[in-house]
Amino acid sequence: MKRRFLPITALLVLAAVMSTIFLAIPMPASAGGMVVNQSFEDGLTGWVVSGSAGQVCSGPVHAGTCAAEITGAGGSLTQEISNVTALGRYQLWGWIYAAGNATGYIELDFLDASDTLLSPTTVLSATNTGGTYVEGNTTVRAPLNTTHARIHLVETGWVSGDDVRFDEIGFNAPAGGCFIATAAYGTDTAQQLDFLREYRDQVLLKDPLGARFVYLYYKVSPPIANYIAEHPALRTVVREALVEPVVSLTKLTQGIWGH
Ligand SMILES: [Ca+2]
Repeated sequence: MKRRFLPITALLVLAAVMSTIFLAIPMPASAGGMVVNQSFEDGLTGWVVSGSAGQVCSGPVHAGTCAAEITGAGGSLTQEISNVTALGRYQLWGWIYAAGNATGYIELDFLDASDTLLSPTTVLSATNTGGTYVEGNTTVRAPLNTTHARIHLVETGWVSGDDVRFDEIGFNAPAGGCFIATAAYGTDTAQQLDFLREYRDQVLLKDPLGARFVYLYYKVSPPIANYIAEHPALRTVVREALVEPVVSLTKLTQGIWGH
């Protein structure tokens, strides 16, 4: 009787404790993360066009059959990303093709509810990419009060004959973040965190309710994680009183939920 109930009890406790301290990646997303029509295969859906910019479906593309192209000075493509979490870490990436002297830029701005710019623009750029697309990739933390972000594809130095293209533009929270647990260990490479990640990926994200919880947790946790990271004494308490027990439970019950 006792043996039979142990795993179930352990699972229930695990679920309850996880519900209070576990922080994980956002919902699994498409290749562009939170960007709509990131590969420009769907016309210009999701992008606001200014000047001589648009979809192009001939010549070099990075993925699929189309890309974005700016064919004159001053053209741009802009997309707004809603529901960005203040203090969350986000990844920006994209592929740029530049022929001639023009430089292509993927720019990212974080903004507050009144659309005020909150920090210097994050910029990925490329000039004269040698007949191919080059990838830009960076990680940046959303400032306090961020509510949304804006991605801007632009160029400078364009003269007739130059060609600036963009493809596979992405924006997302970086994968693999158990932010509170990471803050408690002071690194995201601690072996203990592997069990939490595995539990998140194999159990929570495969269940609709679990996935919702992970998403919610991701939304609320970065400020808590930041606070913990900045207070060494608190880090020890959180690690030993909260994270370690969860890691132990996750290990103990791995036979039940693991492969
Ligand atoms: Ca494409």
